[in-house]
Amino acid sequence: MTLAPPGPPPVLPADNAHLIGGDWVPAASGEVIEVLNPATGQVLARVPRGTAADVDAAVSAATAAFPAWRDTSPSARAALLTRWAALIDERESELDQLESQEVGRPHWGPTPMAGMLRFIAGQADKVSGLSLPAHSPDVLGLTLREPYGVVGSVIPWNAPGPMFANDVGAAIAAGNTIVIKPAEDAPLTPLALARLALEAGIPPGVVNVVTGYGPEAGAAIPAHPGVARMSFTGSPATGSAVMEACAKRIIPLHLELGGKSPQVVLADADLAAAIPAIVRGITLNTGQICAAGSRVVVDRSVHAEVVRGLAEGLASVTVGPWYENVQMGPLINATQRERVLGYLDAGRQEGAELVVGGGVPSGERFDDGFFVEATLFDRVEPGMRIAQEEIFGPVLSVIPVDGPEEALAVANGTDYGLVASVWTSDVGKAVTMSRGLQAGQVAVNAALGAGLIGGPFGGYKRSGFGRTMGADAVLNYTQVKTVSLRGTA
Ligand code: TXE
Repeated sequence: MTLAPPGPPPVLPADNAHLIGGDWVPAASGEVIEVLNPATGQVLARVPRGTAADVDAAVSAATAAFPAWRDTSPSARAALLTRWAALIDERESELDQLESQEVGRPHWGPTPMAGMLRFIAGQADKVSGLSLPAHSPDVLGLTLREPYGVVGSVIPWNAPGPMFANDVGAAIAAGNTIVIKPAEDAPLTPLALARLALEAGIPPGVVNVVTGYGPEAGAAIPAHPGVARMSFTGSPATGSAVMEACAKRIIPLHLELGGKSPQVVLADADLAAAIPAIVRGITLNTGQICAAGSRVVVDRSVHAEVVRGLAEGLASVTVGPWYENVQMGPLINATQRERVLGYLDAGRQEGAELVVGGGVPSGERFDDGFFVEATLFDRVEPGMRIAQEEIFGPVLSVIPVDGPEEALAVANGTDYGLVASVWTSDVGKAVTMSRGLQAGQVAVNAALGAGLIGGPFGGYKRSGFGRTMGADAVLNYTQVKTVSLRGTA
């Protein structure tokens, strides 16, 4: 049954307004960006096309709000974050609809956002320092953990809600104030979340959201003299530009730059568990997940069976507009579709064997969206572009190998190192692979992590540095001051 596409839910705040100092205002330039539904091309909303002038106003508001927020008791900050989480729970289905509309994905299951914020809130009043030994008995030494001040953040479009909640939550729980720029393709869920933060009682100016394009609004954040720390999630090229801007000003940053995550399938793997998990891992959010397992490094003894299973699984993935009952929606925009189609050509040209998919699905219902087929390439060589570069689409490359040693070498043979999975029923091999895989997260017999709470998330190698979501999420947003006190007696 085809359903009519509904419009954005009422949780979305005012049209053409971003949040600066508690006020919903248009861009200083008055210009707007239209946000499209990538499945239908329908204009969902207009948001301000912010520039350096808007960033400057937001940094001023964040600077003004900082002293009072820093001095708010940590338990009061925790209570406000908890109230924010409760409002997210209340409006969960609207937020889910909004994110589905702007990202073009089908319903994703319960959102992790409120849980993330509660986890972070639990850390807010546990930030503590050390008492230090001293050379003399009349000296007392201790460390304080203090916020940086105004922090900046630029986030991408693939999971705008969780990215926003996670980064903003940790930053403000530590007592910082924040200026954050969501992606131009998916700024609506962040705006709705910012509205709920205000409604929860988080004071004006603590959370500021500037919408706009990367080179105009995004680049102005790390370059602003009032910003004391940065975090960035997105492509390596943009991450490098943000890092350069931070280097010029000598401010610290956190980078999360995607991956080329291996799914290592050893000879003794439980294939009935591995195959559907690998299919889901590369088709969830149309493969637009930094942790997506995009390379299947498989032992030659089970290679044929794995390829058969993956081919069946990928061929049966239902594709369509997000409001239909489908498993996979479109890609986010025309540029991303061109990029993914370019990789499909590259795979063919480099001599990989196309097993399933390989193009754009045909039919009228796909005409207005940025759809691509779920695609399987077999007999991929480790050096091919489709085995080395992040495609950020539903494209799986199978690389056959002989034994665990070669599997490990191939799995580690890219510049990335965000997430890795190994499928085996042998504990010894699981231990060796867990130790040997160069990735910030390793999952054994699970794809996309195994549903941990508080597992630190971040990359090895060119996937970036810094960790979020762990027990240190809030500590990472503090700097250490050593204090020594000499008694006067
Ligand atoms: O990323 P960009 P794009 C990867 C993925 C994807 C590719 C390109 O492989 O195919 O990147 O996607 C802002 N200064 N990832 O072009 O440009 C931009 O407005 C400051 C992996 O969308 O990195 C947006 O808010 N900011 C990834 C954000 O950066 C700038 C998620 C991301 O955009 C800027 C997304 C600038 N000069 C893409 N230029 C992951 N790690 O999960 C752009 N931006």
